Amino acid sequence: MPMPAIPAIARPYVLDQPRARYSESDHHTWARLYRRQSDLLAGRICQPFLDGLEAACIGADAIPDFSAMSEPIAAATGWRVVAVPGLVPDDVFFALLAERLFPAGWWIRQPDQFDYIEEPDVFHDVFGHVPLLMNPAYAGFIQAYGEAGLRARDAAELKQLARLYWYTVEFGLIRAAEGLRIFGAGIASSPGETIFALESPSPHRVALDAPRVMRTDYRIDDYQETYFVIDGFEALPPLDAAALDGFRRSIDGLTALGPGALVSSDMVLSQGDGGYHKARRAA
Ligand code: HBI
Ligand code: FE
Repeated sequence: MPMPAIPAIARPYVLDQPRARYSESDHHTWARLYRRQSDLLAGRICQPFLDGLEAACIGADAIPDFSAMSEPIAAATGWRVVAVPGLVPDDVFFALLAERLFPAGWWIRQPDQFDYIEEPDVFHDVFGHVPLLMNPAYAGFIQAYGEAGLRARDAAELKQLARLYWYTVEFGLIRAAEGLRIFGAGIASSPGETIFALESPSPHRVALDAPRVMRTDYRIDDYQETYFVIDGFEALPPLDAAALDGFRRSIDGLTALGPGALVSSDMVLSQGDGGYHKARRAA
């Protein structure tokens, strides 16, 4: 399948995955991370993630080849994975996503950074994000996010979009027939947060409501204080211009919410029965 043209703005950041630069130790780091995380994710990750991991041939033993991995994904949803050196500027990120090109850091963490890295590496980007690009609804959501980012008129709109992305693509939970499951890449690639997000009694777990999320600050330095829950990938919010304008109007003039705040309209998931109850605490 032909590779779509890289948008001009992104060309300085996209490279051929430099596979020759991976050492035996790098592949071994991948294998150790993969093994540990797939053990922890059993019974905790949503089934479409596991399906995607297998269908995209994301293997346990070596850092995947981005071109080979992209073929089955492109056949399923039109997405491809391209290599970048690390975090790219917002406009570059959005331009790539709008073309169904997912930028993945190509390098892997060093053994002394096994448990914590500041910038996303190939394990976070590929193991965490790529499997769900096989899911049509999720695939459409990420492209729409890229397009929405390109349309954003100011920093306030960008911030609202970033919060939506954070609380879904990075830290989202999903209610499946089997029970509450993880789908966010930031959780799925973190051993500590995999357990915390589902099993700790401390964070709130609240039904996702787009405008509510768009006014909620998030933590980048610790586990989340609130996780938002979707009832299926089809329930991810629409991100077209009209829908986003409506969301924005509904929170116009409202203050931002702290990462651990609840508001009276929140539907809070109970730990035991898997059902929601109305928040008792007001903001
Ligand atoms: N670049 N490579 C990469 N990966 C990201 O997840 C990413 C990025 N640049 C900007 C960005 N994320 C976010 O700030 C946007 O979602 C707002
Ligand atoms: Fe990420």
